[in-house]
Amino acid sequence: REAIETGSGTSTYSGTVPVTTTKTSSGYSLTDGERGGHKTYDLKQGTSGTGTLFTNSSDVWGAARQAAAVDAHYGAAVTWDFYKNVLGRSGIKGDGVGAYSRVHYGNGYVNAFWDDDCFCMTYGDGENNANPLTSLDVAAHEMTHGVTSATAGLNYSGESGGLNEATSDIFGTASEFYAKNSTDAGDYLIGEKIDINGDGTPLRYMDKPSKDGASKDYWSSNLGNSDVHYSSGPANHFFYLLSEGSGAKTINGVSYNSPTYNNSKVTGIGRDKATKIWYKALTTYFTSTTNYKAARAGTLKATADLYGSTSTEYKTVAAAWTAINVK
Ligand code: ASN
Ligand code: ZN
Ligand code: CA
Repeated sequence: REAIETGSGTSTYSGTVPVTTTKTSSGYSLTDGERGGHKTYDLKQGTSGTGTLFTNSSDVWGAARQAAAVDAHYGAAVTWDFYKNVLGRSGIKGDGVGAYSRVHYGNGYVNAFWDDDCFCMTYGDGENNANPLTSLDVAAHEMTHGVTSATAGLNYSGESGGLNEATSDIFGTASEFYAKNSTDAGDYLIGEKIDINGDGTPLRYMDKPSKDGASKDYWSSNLGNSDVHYSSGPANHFFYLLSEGSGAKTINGVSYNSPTYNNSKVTGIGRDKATKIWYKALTTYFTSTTNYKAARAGTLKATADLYGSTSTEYKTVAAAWTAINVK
């Protein structure tokens, strides 16, 4: 087996970060031997195949097209560590096996995605190839699609699709906080680093999802007709309320103000407990057809398992669902 090394990378969005690499006969490659052999490849603007494994003569990374690769490799490592150290899960399938990342997909491609078939995540370079979609929360969002697929298998349409998307935003956000990266501090915003709107605003807001102009804050009977990236809104809002509570709050310099459906006041139980509850529900009680009503029931069961059915945590989970109009 080849030697596992710790290199240093200059990323696009997360400053200078450690990258776990592997020594080769002529240098190093972006192969993470500490995390299931996760590799990072260069698609060189192509849209198919695996691409070319990133290699370098030294273990200092970040020149030119390596920067996006550093983000992707670091993002996958942080997400791996989040699942392992916070949730006790070893890899996407829980079997210790790594996936792989492909960067520089297509030309001016403004998206990133997980694909079950390749068991890999892929990143475009954004408009004019100027802003790769490789920020930490996006990487963790995409990798979490693999976890959801390997566990609850939430169907990617209707209300279950919204819950699938929310699961990626929830653990994407939890991973970003977990990283404690000083350049990309944790927040309840999605895609705040990649300037996808061209005006510096994030893609999504968990404290008040409707701030993006399309996402829903609350459940309603027609929620399942919305695009899954908008029907995720109420569940993202639930997670924010459960973690931080309703009303105004500033965290890591970002100000939030989270409303409730019934103008009730919710007092948060903290992100760590909310994260454990969502994960236990996802892996124990959610199925491919779980809708919002069933998600309420599943998270309550998970909370009873973890903290008891007379606990403050249990009461707060119930209150947070009621606050997004799921009763
Ligand atoms: N970036 C998007 C996502 O992960 C890709 C998609 O629409 N599935 O949700
Ligand atoms: Zn997604
Ligand atoms: Ca974020």
